[in-house]
Amino acid sequence: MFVQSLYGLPMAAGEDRALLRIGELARRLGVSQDVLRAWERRYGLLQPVRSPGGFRLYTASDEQRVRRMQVHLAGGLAAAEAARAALTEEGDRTVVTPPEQLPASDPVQTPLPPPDRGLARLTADLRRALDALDEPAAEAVLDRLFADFSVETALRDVLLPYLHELGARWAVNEIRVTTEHFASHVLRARLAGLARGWGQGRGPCAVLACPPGEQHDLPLMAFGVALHRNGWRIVYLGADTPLADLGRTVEEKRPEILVLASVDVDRFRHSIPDLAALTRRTSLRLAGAGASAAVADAVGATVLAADPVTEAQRLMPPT
Ligand code: B12
Repeated sequence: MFVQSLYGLPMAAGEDRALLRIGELARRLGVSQDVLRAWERRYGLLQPVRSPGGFRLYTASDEQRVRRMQVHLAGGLAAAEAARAALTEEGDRTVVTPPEQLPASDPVQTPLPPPDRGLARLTADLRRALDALDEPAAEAVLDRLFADFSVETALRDVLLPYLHELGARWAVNEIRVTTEHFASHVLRARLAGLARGWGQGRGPCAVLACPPGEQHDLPLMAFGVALHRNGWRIVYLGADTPLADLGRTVEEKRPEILVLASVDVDRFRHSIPDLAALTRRTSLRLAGAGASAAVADAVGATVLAADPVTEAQRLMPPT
């Protein structure tokens, strides 16, 4: 049974919130309409009602189910498992456990902060939790971030700027190296969860690595996560990769592109003959603060100059 809401959309009897059309639901959740339709079709995650005119309309319960699915995806579950967990939890919700009785370390049951927080607020909360070396609080903020925003937004607008800012704060002695190590570890674990399964699929292959001596691989991981979500298969080699071995890997895997990232231009400059040899085997892209146009020109590579997520989104797979 329906009544008319203030905004012209019907409301289900017994619900105090308007029913949503799929476009509005997609906008709120940061998930495309195609993905929502696929989750509805494949997993029964969405259970729309019909308007009198036959449109599908989605309830607050649908929205909550998708948010729970996003938390599980961000935690590293595959889509089918994440949907099953989100649906099972809904069944479990009839038994209400008081928050103080929930184990603090259980990421599924830890109560999340209220849902209406913007990116700036979440960034500030994340900074506070990581500064205090408070892992459960940091995980709760990250759960909320990935539930409320798309992976791309969370990475591009919160995690990567946070890391960049960390360096500036460290340079003026505002934080200790221990804080940076702690934060790097927590964010690395989250990225590793998002990275699970990034080698799967039928899309073109990208090999990602840092040149010899380079340890800064977190932005490269973020790039890999965003690139996989764009349909690519990722072969991730990470920090400090010997270039001779990399040449052999390129021979075997025959990637569409090879991306090397470094904060230090000298790590590229000292390897010009090896880099030039790599460009004869594949399309080489240099990235990070050390990726200079001069080195790229010298070896026949191109520079990925923007942030990792933007560059990953630009690299659409060939059709
Ligand atoms: C976390 C961190 C570490 C961690 C790295 C953990 C990890 N596995 O990644 C650890 C502890 C290992 C580390 C070690 C060191 N670090 Co450090 N580190 C950082 C920190 C705080 C964050 C790095 C990061 O992830 N940034 C996030 C990225 C997105 O920001 P960005 O680098 O500005 O990148 C921009 C672009 O270049 C681009 N981009 C970057 N990477 C990529 C990749 C791809 C594929 C694409 C498309 C784009 C892209 O996106 C950004 C926006 O446009 C930075 C501070 C900073 N300003 O970045 C220092 C920083 C990079 N480190 C620095 C230093 C000095 C060191 C050490 C020498 C410290 C020491 N004395 O031991 C060692 C060197 C280790 C080594 N041999 O590589 C300096 C580098 C100075 C320089 N230019 O050489 C910085 C800038 C800190 C500072 N303010 O001085 N570090």
